[in-house]
Amino acid sequence: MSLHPKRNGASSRSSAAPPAKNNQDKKTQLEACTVAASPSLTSNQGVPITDNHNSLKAGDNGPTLLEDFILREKITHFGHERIPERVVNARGCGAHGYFKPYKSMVQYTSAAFLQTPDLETPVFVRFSGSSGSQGSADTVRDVRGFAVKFYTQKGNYDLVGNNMPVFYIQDAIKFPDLIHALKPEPNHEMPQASSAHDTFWDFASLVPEVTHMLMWTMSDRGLPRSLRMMEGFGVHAFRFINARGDAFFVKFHWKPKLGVHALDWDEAQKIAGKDPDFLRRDLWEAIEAGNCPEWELGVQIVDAGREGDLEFDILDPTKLIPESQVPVQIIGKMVLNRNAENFFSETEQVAFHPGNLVPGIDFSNDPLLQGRLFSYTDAQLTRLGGPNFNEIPINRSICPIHNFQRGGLHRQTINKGRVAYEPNTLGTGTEFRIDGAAQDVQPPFKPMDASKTRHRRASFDDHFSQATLFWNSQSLAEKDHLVAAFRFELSKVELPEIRQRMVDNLAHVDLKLAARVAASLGINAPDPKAAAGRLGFRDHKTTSKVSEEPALSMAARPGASIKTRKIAVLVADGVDAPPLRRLLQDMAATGAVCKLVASRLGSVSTLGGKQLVVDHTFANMPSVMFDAVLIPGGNESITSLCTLGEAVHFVLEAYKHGKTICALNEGSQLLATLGFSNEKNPELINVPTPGILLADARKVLDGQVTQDFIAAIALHRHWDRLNAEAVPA
Ligand code: HDE
Repeated sequence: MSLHPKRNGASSRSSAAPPAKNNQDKKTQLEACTVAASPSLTSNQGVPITDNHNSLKAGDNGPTLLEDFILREKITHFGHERIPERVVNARGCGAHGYFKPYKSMVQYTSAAFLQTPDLETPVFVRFSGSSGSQGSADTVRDVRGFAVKFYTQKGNYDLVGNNMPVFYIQDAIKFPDLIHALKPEPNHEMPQASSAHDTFWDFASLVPEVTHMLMWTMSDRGLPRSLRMMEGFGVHAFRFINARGDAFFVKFHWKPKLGVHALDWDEAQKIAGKDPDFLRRDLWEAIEAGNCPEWELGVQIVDAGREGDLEFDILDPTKLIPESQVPVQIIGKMVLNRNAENFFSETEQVAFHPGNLVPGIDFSNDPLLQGRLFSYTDAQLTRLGGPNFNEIPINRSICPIHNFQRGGLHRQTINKGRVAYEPNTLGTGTEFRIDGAAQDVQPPFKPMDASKTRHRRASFDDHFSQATLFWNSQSLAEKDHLVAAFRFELSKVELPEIRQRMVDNLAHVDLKLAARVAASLGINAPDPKAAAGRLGFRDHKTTSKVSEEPALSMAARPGASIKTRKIAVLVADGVDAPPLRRLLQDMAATGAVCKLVASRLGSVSTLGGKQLVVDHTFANMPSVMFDAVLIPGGNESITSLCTLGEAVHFVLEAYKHGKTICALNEGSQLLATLGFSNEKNPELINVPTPGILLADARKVLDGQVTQDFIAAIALHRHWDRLNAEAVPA
C-alpha cells in the first residue's frame, strides 16, 4: 500500500466509503477555523498533512495502523518533548534586552563591550529560583538566579550570578551536599522548593560557613516583590585585565532602577497558591506593556596586590566587600525590552557558564568559582544532549565561530573541505589560523610553587563576622522579619537537637537574635559555648572596619518611583465616580497601574448613573496581588462592600501586609474593623497610622490626596504598623 500522505488520511477513506454526514460537518467547521493564508500543516519531513484529527485505521471501527507515519511522528516527538530540568535553578524565566556602558572602562579592562559608551550589546537574561523544580511556585523563600548572557563582538560573556552577594559554601566540593540537603528529602520527595525541613537545617547547623548566606535567605531578600526590583551580584571576585596587562579584582553588582523591594512572608505563601507564576507574569506583563525593567551595572574594583588591605579573603565567596569600604562605581545600564518568543527554545535551552569569559575579564582562584568552571558544561552535556549546544540559536554568539571542532550529537554546521586540524598544508587557504596579533593580553603569570593540598586557607575561617554585620545593618522591622523566618523554618524541623544546634550557632552572630529565635522553638536558650566545640566550627572573628553597612538594608533605600505599582480600587454599585476618575488619571500619569475590583465582572453603576468597567473580582485578584488599595466613597457602594466578606478580608490583609490604603469619604467605613472608621471611632481619624490615608474627596481636585498617596506607596510597605499581627487575615 502506498504511504503517500494524500491517501493516508481521511481522503483515502473517503474514496473507499463516503464519510458520515456528521463527519463532513465537523470537517467543514474545522476548515472554517483555519486562517486562509496560513501555510498548510506538514510533517517534520515537509509532507502536507491532510487530516490532523483522525489516525489511520483499518475501517471506521478497526484498530489503528502502524503504518500511520503521521501519527507515529507526532506521538514520538511528543514523548520526547521534555529535557532534563536543571539540577538547580530549574524554574526560571527570561527576556532579551541590551547593555550599554555609561563610560569607557579602558583603564581597567580590554573587554570590547566596555570600551565605549556608544556600543549596545544584546543580552539575554534568565532569572530563576534555585531550590524548586520547574513547576514550583515563584514566591517561595529562596535565593534567585540572575544570569546574563552578553552577546559581545568578541564572543559570549556570561555573568551567572544571584540576587544575594554571597553564597552558602566556600568550596565547590560541598555543593552536592548542600543541594541534596536543600532539595526535597529523598525518601518522600518533600517539601518542594523549601528549606524548611530537617535535612537542610541539619546540614546548615553542621557547616557554619553557611551562616552569612542564611542571614540573606531568611531576610526579606529571599522574597522579592518583583524580579524587576531585585539586585544582582556576580558573588565571586573576578578579574579585569587592561591592555597593558594590569589586573584588578572586580565584584559585579546589578542595581534595579525601581529600587529593591520584598513581599511579606504571609503574602508570599498566599501568592504561591493564588498565582504560582506571580514573578514571571510580572516580568512578562511589564515588558509587554512597554515598562522595560532596567538595572545599572556596578563594579567594586580592588587593585590586584591590594586585596590584603581587606580584613577578609577576597577569594572567599561567603564574604562581601562593604560598599562603604570600596564604593560601587556605576558603569552602564541594562534594559530588558523583549520577551522570549518561545519558552522552551530560549529560556529552557539557554546554557550559561561562568567560564564564558571574553578577553579583558578573567576568573579568580575562588575555590567555589573554580568548581563551577567544570560544572556548567558538564551539566549542559546531559541537559541539552551533547556537545553542540552552542549551536542552539539562543546560545549562538553574534560573531562567527571559527575552529576545527567537528561532529557530535545534533551538529548543525556543515563544515566544508578536508582539513579539520591546525597547522596544515592541505587547506585551500580558507581555513582558520591563529591570529598572533589578536592574542589576549594576560597579566604576567606568577610562578606557582605549591604542594598539592586539600587544606582550606585559615583566612576562610571567619564564619560569623559578616553575618553580624548584616544583622546590625537591618532596620527593626527587617530584624523582626529575620527572626520570624528563622522561627518558621526551624519550627518545621522535627528534631529538637537540630533546632538547638542552629540557635547555638546563631548565638555567634548575635545573642539577642539567637534568643529571640529560640524562644518559640521549645528548646533551651542558645549556648554559644556548645557551638564552639562542634566539628567544623570556626570562629576566627576578624575585627571589622565596618560595623553597619546601609547598603545591606532594603528599608534604608526605599526608592522614589511608583511606576508599575499595582493599585486595587474597590468598587460596588453607587460608587462616587468624579473624585475617583481624577485620582485614576493622576495615578496613571505616574505610571502606576490601577485596577477596579468588585464582586463580579462586568460593570458597576456610579452614583451619577454611569457605568464603570470592572477589571477583576475579589476572588480572582486578591489583595496579595496588589501594592496598594484605594477605597472610593459612595454610601451605597461602601454599605455593600462592608457586608461583603471578601472586601473586608481584602482590606484587612492589605493592612496586615503593610500596604498603603487610601479611603475617600465613606470609604473609611470599610476600615472599621481596624478601628479607622470616622463613624465608630471619630477620635482615630487624625491618628497618623503609617500608610493609612483617610481623605476628603474634595481634596482630590487640588492634587493633595494624589501626592500623599504616591508618597506613601513609594515607601513600598509600612512594616512599622501597630498590631499588624493582631489582624485576623
Ligand atoms: Fe550554579 N549551577 N553552581 N551557582 N547556577 C547551575 O547549571 C553549580 C553557584 C547559578 O539560568 C547548573 O545549567 C556548582 C553560585 C545560576 O540557566 C549547574 C556550584 C552561583 C544558575 C550549577 C554552583 C550560581 C546555576 C544547573 C558550586 C551564584 C542558573 C544546570 C561550585 C554566583 C543558570 C546548569 C540558568 C545553574 C552548578 C554555585 C548561580 C549544575 C557546582 C555560587 C544563576 O551546572
